[in-house]
Amino acid sequence: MGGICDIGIVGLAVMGQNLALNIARKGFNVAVFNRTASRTQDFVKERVKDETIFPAYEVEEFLSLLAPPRRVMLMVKAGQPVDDFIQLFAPHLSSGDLIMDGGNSYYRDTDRRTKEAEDKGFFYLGVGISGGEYGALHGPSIMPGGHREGYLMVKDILEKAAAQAEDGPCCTYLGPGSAGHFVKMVHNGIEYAFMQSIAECYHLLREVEELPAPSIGQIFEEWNKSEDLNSYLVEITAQVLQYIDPDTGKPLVDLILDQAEQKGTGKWASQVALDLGIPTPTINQSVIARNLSSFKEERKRISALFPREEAEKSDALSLHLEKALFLSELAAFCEGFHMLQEASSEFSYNLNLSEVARIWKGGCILQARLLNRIQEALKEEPGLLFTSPLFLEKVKDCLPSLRQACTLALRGGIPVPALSASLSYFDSWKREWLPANLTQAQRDFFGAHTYRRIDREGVFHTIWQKEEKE
Ligand code: 2AM
Repeated sequence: MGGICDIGIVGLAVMGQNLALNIARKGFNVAVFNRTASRTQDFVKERVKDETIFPAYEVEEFLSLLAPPRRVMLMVKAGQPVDDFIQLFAPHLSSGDLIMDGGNSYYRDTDRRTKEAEDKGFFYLGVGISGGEYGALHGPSIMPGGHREGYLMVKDILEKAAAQAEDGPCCTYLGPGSAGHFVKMVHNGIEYAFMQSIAECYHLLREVEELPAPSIGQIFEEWNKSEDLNSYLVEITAQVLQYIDPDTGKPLVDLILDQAEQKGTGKWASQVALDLGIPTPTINQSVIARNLSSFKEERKRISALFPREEAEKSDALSLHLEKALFLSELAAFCEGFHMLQEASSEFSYNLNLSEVARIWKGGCILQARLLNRIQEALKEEPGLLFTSPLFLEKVKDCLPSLRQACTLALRGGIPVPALSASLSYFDSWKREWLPANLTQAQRDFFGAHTYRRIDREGVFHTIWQKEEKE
């Protein structure tokens, strides 16, 4: 016995509601369920019109609405609620049914849940979904990983619900276990970095050029027309900066408290990059910048203790910043894909990095025209992205502008943690020699950690200090 629904969605906060509407509008029957019944009732009453959406108010009723093999997508808060629902459903599921987790779950949790599902005989997918509320309704970027057989059961639904780029749906099976949630985590890390670099450009234009927010918004609007910077984040930045608060007549952005919050996926990306030993300085600095911004009271107190540096005016600032922002964005992508490459071998995800770039081209927060070139570059044997022939000359062309923007900021006492991290990132990669020989010598001095030499094979230890005579 089975019902008529192609998929069931659990969790009817905005993302769950919008995804249910989106899938139903693609011609599927969707069962919906929420812990709190009133939310389900409100959803059906206020938002469901002609869509084939079937509400349920008990677990068994919900599962009986689903056609076998049953397909359930959890859209609940990450963490314990996901485990709670799996436990609740497990006794009622049959072999071959599928549970998907569409939240921002930590990838290790997804690995554990995938194994637990396997033991119980059902399929599991950890599904990264990016695009916010709008994307969930109109087509997000969908990053599924886990059991391939499970993916085949929902391929049609997910690929129709996803954003459609010119070369296909922004959804593809990424790999086993936590591959999907891992890719989503890295997506968010890159997102933090791009947002921070944008914020730093805004900071410089505001403090150095003393431009009002709407004028800066117009600069971003121009940048958004270019091949290099056209992107969702630059586009919304232009809109945000030009938005006037109807109550006060002032740019709303000027009235917003300068304390950035976070839900933790960017932090995870940094933490995991450190664990993997992959340098992701632009991402790391962007997480740190949000942390530091939260100490508003301390910043207020400390700012009064220091004289304010005068920033030099520069005619060509916005021209330099345009190139600087592009390079910082490229650095963040480069860091993210480097991390994915390492994770792919470390965790046997067997990721197709070019496909990852492809499914980020629409629907998600990172969508950008630049991803076309990244997708092409990643078809080659992956090295560091920026060394691809598609980017190398561009990097050489833009580096002086990134350096100029950072120099101006550093002289004027304007913090540019992301832009300067990107600059040091490129500057470090392009140095054959780095001063790590001294670090090795120090480590050997105080900890007998040994070092290798450039003129001889082997591992060496030196007694660096003459023994003190008694
Ligand atoms: P609620 O409407 O009953 O709060 C986003 O918060 C979604 O996750 C909502 O659908 C919410 O259900 C659900 N959710 C949050 N915490 C939960 C929990 N501990 N158990 C079940 N659902 C939860």
